[in-house]
Amino acid sequence: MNAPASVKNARLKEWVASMAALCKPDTVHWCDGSKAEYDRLMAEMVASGMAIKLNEQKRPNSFLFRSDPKDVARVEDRTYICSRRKQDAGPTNNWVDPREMQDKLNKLFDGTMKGRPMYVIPFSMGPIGSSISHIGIEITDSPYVVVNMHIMTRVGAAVLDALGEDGEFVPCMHSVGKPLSHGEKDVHWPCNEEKYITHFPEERAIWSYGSGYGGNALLGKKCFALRIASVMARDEGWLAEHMLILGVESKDGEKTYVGAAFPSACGKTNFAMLIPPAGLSDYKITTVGDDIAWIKPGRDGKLYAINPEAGFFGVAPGTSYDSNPNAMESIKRDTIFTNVALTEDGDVWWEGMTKSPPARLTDWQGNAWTPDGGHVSSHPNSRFTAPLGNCPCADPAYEDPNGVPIGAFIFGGRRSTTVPLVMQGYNWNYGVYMAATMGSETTAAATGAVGKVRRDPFAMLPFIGYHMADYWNHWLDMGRKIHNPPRIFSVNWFRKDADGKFLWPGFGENMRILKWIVEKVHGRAYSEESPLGWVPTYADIDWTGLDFSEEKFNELMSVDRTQWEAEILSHEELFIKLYDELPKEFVLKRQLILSQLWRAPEHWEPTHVDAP
Ligand code: SAT
Ligand code: MN
Repeated sequence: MNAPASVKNARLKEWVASMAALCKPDTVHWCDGSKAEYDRLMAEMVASGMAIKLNEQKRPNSFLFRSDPKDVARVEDRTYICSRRKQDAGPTNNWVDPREMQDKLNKLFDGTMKGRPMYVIPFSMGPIGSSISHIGIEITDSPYVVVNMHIMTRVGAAVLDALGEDGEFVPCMHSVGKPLSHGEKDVHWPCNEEKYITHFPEERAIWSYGSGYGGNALLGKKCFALRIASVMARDEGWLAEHMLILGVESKDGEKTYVGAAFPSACGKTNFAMLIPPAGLSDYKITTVGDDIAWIKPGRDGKLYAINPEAGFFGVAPGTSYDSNPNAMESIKRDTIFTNVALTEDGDVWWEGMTKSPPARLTDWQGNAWTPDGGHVSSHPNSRFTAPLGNCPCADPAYEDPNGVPIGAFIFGGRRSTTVPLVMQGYNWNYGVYMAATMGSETTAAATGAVGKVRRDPFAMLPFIGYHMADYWNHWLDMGRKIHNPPRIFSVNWFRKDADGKFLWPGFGENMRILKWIVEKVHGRAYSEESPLGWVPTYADIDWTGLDFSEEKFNELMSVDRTQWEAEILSHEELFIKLYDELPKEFVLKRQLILSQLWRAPEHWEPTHVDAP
């Protein structure tokens, strides 16, 4: 049970010993992150029936897992921010007094690993040794978590070396909450009905109980890299964001990096791996990350971003060679699939992967499936876990400890009306207001209520580890501290016409908008003033290879005063909820937007400019 000699950190040794005493596992295994460790754990899970090895010819080194049907997604209603003061968690987070929660957790974790091994996973979020990276140690009783962490983070001895004798780490405690009594046979996906995903922001600690799935269990992801890191970032003057990072490379080699935030179901992974359309093929998109960005000011006063993760934990359904060829290439091998369907020849399938489904499958719950059965073969939140290095468009800089310089931030939601295709905020404060008030229409899968706008500020609603309005203040504050801050843009790929048809083709065609954004960053593109922000006119977008009318473009870009009055009232609803910490700038901004709307025609469209 003793820590290996390579563990020099006294606090770590003490913590692991005390957690072993609490959880009472059979054995303690310190993970080294090696391939041998990965292979051994997979072999054990295949033997126990928890994992299925996929056809080595079709999907080399890949495995399928099926979770308990009651453990298939993050559980936001069981997620807590246990700050000492309730006020610090704010009205958008669940809160329980930290002492009360710790008492509860101590009881739940007492003996929770009986009959199982306890794994200690030293991991780095971000390139090891980077000044933007941070180290965590996850303790878990789930071998599934260990193999996923191998892909999603940097695990192993090098992390312990970087930690040294007195380095800082975030302790991440995890148990599936299913101890085994002597001789009891394990179930294929152990978990507990009772779930707690808890965060202690002052101690910078995470305790997660009862779930083995995704962000509930891979604690480096949303728990550490967003909820705890957002608190660290506020205290230390940086940003931990729910953003993809992509590079735009022009034909003369100029590289511009952008960070982009979208709520779920807005095609974030597709955007991160975009393939430019034929007309704009002299551009190339490279991927630094598809989910999370840690962004720190450099010595030159600019912002530098890393992707703290090392892999993709992507939604499988809808992923295809049509929607995202780069994602399909990334998951050709070395991939863990969870809750997708199994084909007769030992490969995987999910809704949307191919135009027509195979005649027979085994569905995500292990039952025989045919297309006429009336239900989907894969869970809507089924996932692939794949190494970033597998991605054909991975940007080599994802390993760069210095991070990449951020030229622009993009914020987008799913809005069938009201919000224009693209706008640039007039300045940092204005951009922060746009990001803070962004909303997205809910999709049926998530809530049952289709088309209702949910405010999801910065796409961070479930991921801010403190008071949301305080987070807005932090963003405003960053703008005062950094030199020449990145430009801030808002996009909406989802606007529809009067017949309910999408006005914008999306996918690769988004490159046209991205090109205008990049040109704006470098001060080379024209824009005009709309009631809401700087916008391109029809003539400012590169339409090479696409037949797209000016009329349609103007409809996409139009600003309707009546719609925006309703929109602003709904901003107000959010502000009232957060009144105790609301930035004073926001009230004034709202007034300014109203006055701009009343200065413009009731239905505003970009100016007609004759094509050159
Ligand atoms: O389960 S994760 O949190 O990793 C992904 C998601 O739900 O956004
Ligand atoms: Mn996400």
